[in-house]
Amino acid sequence: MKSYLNQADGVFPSVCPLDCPDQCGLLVHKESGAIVKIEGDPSHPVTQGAICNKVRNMTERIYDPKRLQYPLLRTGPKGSGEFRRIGWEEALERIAGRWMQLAASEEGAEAILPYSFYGNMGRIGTEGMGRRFFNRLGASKLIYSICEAAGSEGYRYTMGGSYGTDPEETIHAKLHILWGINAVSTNMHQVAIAEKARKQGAQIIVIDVHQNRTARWADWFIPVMPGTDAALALGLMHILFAEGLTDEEFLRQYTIGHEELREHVKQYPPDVVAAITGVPVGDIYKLARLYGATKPSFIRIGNGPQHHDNGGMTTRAIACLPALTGQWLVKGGGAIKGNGGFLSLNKSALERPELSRRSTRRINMNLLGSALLELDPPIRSLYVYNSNPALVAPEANKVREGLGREDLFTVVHDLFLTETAKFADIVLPATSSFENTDLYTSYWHHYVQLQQPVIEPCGESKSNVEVFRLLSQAMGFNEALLCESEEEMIDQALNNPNNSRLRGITHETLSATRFAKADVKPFLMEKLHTPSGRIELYSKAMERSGYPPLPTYVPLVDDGPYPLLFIPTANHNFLNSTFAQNDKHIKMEKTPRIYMNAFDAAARGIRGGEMVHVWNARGSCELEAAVGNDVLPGVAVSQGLWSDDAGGKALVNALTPDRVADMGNGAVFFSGKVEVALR
Ligand SMILES: Nc1nc2c(c(=O)[nH]1)N[C@H]1C(S)=C(S)[C@@H](COP(=O)(O)OP(=O)(O)OC[C@H]3O[C@@H](n4cnc5c(=O)[nH]c(N)nc54)[C@H](O)[C@@H]3O)O[C@H]1N2
Ligand SMILES: Nc1nc2c(c(=O)[nH]1)N[C@H]1C(S)=C(S)[C@@H](COP(=O)(O)OP(=O)(O)OC[C@H]3O[C@@H](n4cnc5c(=O)[nH]c(N)nc54)[C@H](O)[C@@H]3O)O[C@H]1N2
Ligand code: SF4
Ligand SMILES: [Mo]
Repeated sequence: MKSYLNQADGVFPSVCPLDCPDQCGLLVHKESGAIVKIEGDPSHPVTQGAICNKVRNMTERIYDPKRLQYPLLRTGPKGSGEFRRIGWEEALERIAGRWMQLAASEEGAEAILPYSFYGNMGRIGTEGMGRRFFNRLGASKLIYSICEAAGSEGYRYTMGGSYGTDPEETIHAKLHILWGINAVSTNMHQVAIAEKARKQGAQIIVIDVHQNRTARWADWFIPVMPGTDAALALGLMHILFAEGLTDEEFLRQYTIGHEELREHVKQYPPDVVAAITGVPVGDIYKLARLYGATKPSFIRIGNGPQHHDNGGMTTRAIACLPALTGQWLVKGGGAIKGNGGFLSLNKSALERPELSRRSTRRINMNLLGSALLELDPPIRSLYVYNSNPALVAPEANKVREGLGREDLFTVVHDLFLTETAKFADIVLPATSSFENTDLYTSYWHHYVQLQQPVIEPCGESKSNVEVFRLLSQAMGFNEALLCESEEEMIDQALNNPNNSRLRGITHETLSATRFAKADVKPFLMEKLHTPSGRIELYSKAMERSGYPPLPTYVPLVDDGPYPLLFIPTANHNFLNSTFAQNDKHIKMEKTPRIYMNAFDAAARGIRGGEMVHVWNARGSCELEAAVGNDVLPGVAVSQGLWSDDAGGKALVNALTPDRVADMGNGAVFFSGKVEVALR
């Protein structure tokens, strides 16, 4: 195994492991065997040496004195965070002992639920050995739906999968529309590319519910009412058809359903759309005419539209726009929702479904609270890795009540004693990505990257892959597939007969080149993966699944008698819950705020700067009021998933609904309502 461990000093190539579209190339500086500095790798073709502030300060997270060094056993009540040190052998014996008992019981291993997400994007550590192990065990299966699931399904109905514009080509776009994405904080290299394009005359438009960093950077910020974007997209289509701004040749050749769509959008004239979205009629015309007249134009679709009750349909509606004006054939035109499809790995080689002996129930991760409290037969054991559900999952109070069940045997594998880990019976220490070998694939750019270990594991910490290999042994599972090395698994994963774009990329070639670009053909040179092979403006597949076959505006679900739509988004200095426990990042972010319109604030006697109480039937939290014109009346926005460690009262997910979006079992973090008052 090639690694950089035997070199105590030097600069070593690495990958940012975080759940961020940019997936930057990094250079890790080492002195006397320890990381002293992390910077961007200037040779990375897309990220070009620029990285965010979060990761420039990552060294402190790696060597944080709060990092877990050895396994822990609970000694106090659940949630109290009282533990004592135990050895790995004892930890593994206890886990395997309890799981063997459950597997032998009448309920069987389905009583065990693995819960994970992408706290580290390494594909072997997230989707490799863990999935294999739980398949062999016969545990319940998790539906991985907390992030982009609704939008991905909506986009797939239109475009056939997670395939969009090559971001490197968006430099050529003359119009950049950032639609529900706070890209200055969450996709900084898309912003860097747009900024370069702007120097060559391109315009930048942001459509969002909050005048955040990205909106302030734009040439034109268009505020919309939350959850109404589908109506805006349909209003734009109305004008494009009505004013002859569509590309008829493109529609005939590459789409199906354009005649039906032309008729259908007649019911979305600008005055109707203005009343729904809050966007003035004049602005709807201006936007449609600009979009219709500019080639190439590019739309970057974020989580904003999709974290709603109607997120699937809204994303589908936006995804129809580039086809109307033929943007997909112009270099740099089109859209990106997610580009993961181009880099799709061999899923069955990663997960080895053949290891499972029977089919098991599937549990939606967005419903963790109700799953722990209500499922019958019950979940009796939970194994959490790469995720911090006590902070990040909706209906946090329900989740915590579930995690607090005395009879639930919970194991948490993490680098830190997170809010979730505090509820564990056994805590296992995890290595950081710089201590592991893993394969990384971006969901935005087209590059595959390799991480090789740069430093020794911290204390007794172990990687996800290693822990599952050890758990397999402890359980007496002796299949060869449960003992494979990272290198073997990387080569199997890259060898995907259904994805020729990765041909020729192996662990060995990546060791030499650090990164490799997938061989992606110009858009529409390959047949789309929709049933018709074309862009489906009308979708029979949707019709069969009970959805309107044409893009449609569906209002949000009634969330009860609270006046303000509450949009708890990501922030600049944390990454979901990562860095939320880190003092330096907390200081940079200052304080958890709620942005309110001056009109709503005045009605409640709030001037700004005060701590306010925010509540609904699900729970409450306390945030500092920020009053002004950054949001429309009726809207309240917060930023960041603040750790209990940072004061303890800013748990925004106590307020978010665990309803499921229209598609993909998706999360609806942004469709809740609240009331706000001075404390
Ligand atoms: N700094 C930082 N970077 C991150 C993350 C982080 O936490 N911090 N998280 C990472 C992850 S996992 C992901 S998935 C991505 C997410 O990155 P983004 O896609 O940027 O997602 P969010 O920040 O959740 O919200 C997107 C934007 O949508 C807006 N919005 C909310 N509702 C609506 C609506 O109905 N319509 C419109 N038009 N806009 C709306 C919000 O105001 C916000 O500006 O970022 C990744 N990168
Ligand atoms: N209110 C609200 N809630 C949200 C969102 C929102 O916008 N608003 N965004 C949602 C989105 S888009 C997402 S993707 C989720 C993400 O939420 P999570 O999946 O929880 O993601 P993170 O908080 O980034 O990371 C989770 C944990 O993984 C741990 N970890 C890192 N590397 C490793 C490793 O190698 N091994 C192990 N075992 N652990 C590791 C980290 O220390 C961290 O504690 O949050 C969702 N929650
Ligand atoms: S968090 Fe995103 S922007 Fe920051 S270094 Fe990682 S990939 Fe790059
Ligand atoms: Mo996400």
